[in-house]
Amino acid sequence: LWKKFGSKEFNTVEEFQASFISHVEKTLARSMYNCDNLAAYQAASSAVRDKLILHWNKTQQLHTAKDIKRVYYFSFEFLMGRAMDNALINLDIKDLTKEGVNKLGFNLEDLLEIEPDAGLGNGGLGRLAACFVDSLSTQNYAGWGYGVRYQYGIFAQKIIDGYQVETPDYWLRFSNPWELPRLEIQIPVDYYGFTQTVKDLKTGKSKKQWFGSERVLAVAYDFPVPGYDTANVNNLRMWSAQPTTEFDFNKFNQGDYQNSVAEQQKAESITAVLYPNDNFYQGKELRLKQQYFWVAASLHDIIRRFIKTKRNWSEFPDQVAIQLNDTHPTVAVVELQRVLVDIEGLDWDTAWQIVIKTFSYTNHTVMQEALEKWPLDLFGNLLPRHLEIIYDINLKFLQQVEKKFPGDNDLLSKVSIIEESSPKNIRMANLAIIGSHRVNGVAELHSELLRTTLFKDFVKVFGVEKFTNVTNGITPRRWLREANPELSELIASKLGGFGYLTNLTELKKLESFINDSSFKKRWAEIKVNNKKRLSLLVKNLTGIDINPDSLFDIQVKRIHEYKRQQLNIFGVIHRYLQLKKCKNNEERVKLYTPKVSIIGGKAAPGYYMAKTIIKLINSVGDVINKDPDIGDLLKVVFVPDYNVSKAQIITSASDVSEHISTAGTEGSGTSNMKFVLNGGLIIGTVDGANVEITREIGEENIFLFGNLAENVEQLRHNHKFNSLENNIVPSSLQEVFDAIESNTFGDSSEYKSLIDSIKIHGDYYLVTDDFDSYLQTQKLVDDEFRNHRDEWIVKCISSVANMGFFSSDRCIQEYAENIWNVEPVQE
Ligand code: DL6
Repeated sequence: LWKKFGSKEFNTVEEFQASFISHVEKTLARSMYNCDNLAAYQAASSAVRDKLILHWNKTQQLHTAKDIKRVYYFSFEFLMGRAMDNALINLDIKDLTKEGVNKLGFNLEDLLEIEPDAGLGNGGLGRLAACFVDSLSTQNYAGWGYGVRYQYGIFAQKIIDGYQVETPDYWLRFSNPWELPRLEIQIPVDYYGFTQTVKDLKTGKSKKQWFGSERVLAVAYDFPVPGYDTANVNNLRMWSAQPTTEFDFNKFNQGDYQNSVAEQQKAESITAVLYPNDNFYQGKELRLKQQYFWVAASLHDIIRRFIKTKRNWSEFPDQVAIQLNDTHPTVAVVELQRVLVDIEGLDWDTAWQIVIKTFSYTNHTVMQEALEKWPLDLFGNLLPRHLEIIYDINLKFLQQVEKKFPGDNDLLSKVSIIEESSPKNIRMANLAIIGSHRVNGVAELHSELLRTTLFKDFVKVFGVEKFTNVTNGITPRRWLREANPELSELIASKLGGFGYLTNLTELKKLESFINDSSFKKRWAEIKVNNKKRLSLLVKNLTGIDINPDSLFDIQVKRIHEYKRQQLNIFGVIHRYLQLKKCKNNEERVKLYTPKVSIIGGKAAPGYYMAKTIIKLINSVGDVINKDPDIGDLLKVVFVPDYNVSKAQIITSASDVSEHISTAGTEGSGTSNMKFVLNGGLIIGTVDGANVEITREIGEENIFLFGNLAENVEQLRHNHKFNSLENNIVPSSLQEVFDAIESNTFGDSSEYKSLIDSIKIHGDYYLVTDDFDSYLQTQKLVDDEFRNHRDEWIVKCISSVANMGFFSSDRCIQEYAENIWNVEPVQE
């Protein structure tokens, strides 16, 4: 492919510099004498982007000429992070660019720091989508992402007096050199209005038609996605809402100019903000507007491309595979059926077969509060024709079920798309399952839970073959090469190059260096270097000094009760209380390993309990970090505004990281994979992908604790029937509560609801059940880190050697083979 597409980017440093200077002078209208870091970042990015565009174009031409099936990944979120460093790595021009900007008086690292994160996602789901588009490109698949170009990404988190304060993230403040506005691609999207039966002029038959009463335009913005070590550059197309040019002439003629354009201005609000909830559904009309806007435009685009091939509609699924990333894009199922039946005139059953063959659906969570259900009235008002179609899909589906399971009304009501509640709801997961040919979970345990609990009625109806598993993965380009340059280079020096970045199972060969003392020494040095890098970041962000020789214990992810940051901070408090009980410093030093507890993550703005946890972490840190008895024996840091670029520094710096969700609640988790791949051990529950990480790296290399998923229901049941007098709080945890309640960490009333949720309201996340086992495991971690450092390093190396399975390249291959039926593009 390289040969066909022409030479690699920038043959010489001078070639890069010429392009850089040209962009400074012509694109930015500056002179080289007046070029600050921002301008230099923009010029360097534009120079690299120019090259990408050429390959992007050639890739599209190649895919069209080859007439191959394309994959479209529909995701409401793409948590891309920064683009420039990734592009330099994937194009293998980082050294050249570094030299080029250096000779012009700039430092590449400074320029990279200028780029704002593209934070168009909340957490794991959005970051997974970003890893997937990287893998699609790297492995030469013809795969596009389709998303929403939010003007405001996930909010920036400030910590003020220990509280989370949200500020808007206007990431497009300076123009974005990594996007290509396609202002000529404007797709009309309608809302509201009514439906009518009309006569089809061609066939003479009557048919339903929708007359929308509000129209906006979807304008395309393209983000080239370069693969690593290939010329293949795929596209991430994101839609931005614009008003139509029409405006209200009546109002205008009446002299009301302001209001004549007001409605049109409202259009832009559709893609203004990302909803900042993770694993939590909020039934707001604007969100449904966003969802329909994005899928209607994307389908229109895909259908336009298909029509150009002049094929028969029955071939649509041979040309197009659409993956629904969670239920957010599920209205696409209905939209495709509408286009095929109402506009293209196909009969219902033919159209429906095409729909099912085209779509497949990934579920990311079993948490009830995350499942999307749209109130029927809201939905029908915004999308009246779609509601009619949903009724028809449901009717035909329930008739089939009734035929297969006569008289089983309970089953009918469970699998129905309509929830007969008050008010009635549309269950989007049911619609996604019915409208797809495959449904997958994101880790083995999660997929098993889907089959046996959440979707068990559908297994009865469709058979188990429809329900499969694709365990998540991460891209080693960003999460090893970019995040951990020193370690990736050490590995390359032993494995004979960077080939392992596209064939991660090659890491296995590291096992032969486990007894090589100079290798182990270098490995340990790199970890310390990465810890120093994080210490600097922590100092800059919080003013707190941490000692890189301490054990770094890290938990970074969205703040959520099910992820149990409360368990972590209660553990920290417990440790503090034990340290305080020691007679003197000598005893403290003898008994405890110096440790830094680092926690970071955002709470949804409306999630009170998560915000309370953040406040508690900060208040505990304030007390412990200032306590002269404690010194370096224990430090507590809350990293503000955790995002992808900070994650790239944090994940390489852990000795141990925490993945401690209540068993059965975490779909997969992906930060667990990032930490292990970067040579950190993990302390985890038997949940999500921790299970498969254990299988791959071996039980001896992971600190597992806590109750198993199969016991959770019973434990929760027990809690319900335990009352206050039947005290369920272990004494270790009670001691922690006593300390909080006696205002050791400030006004205890702030934490009352948190403690009550455990003591009085049933302890849904089983903190009491897992606390002692958590403490014991922490002890084990301390001991191993302090007294068996050599074995510790061996564990780390051996774990990295066995992480090959968790490359997102493997995930994409599994989707391609088992779900999409596509192959990489060959020359
Ligand atoms: O599959 C990606 C990621 C998993 O790793 C996490 O375990 C899971 O919590 C997350 N799920 C969601 C669901 N949100 N919604 N809607 O983000 O997906």
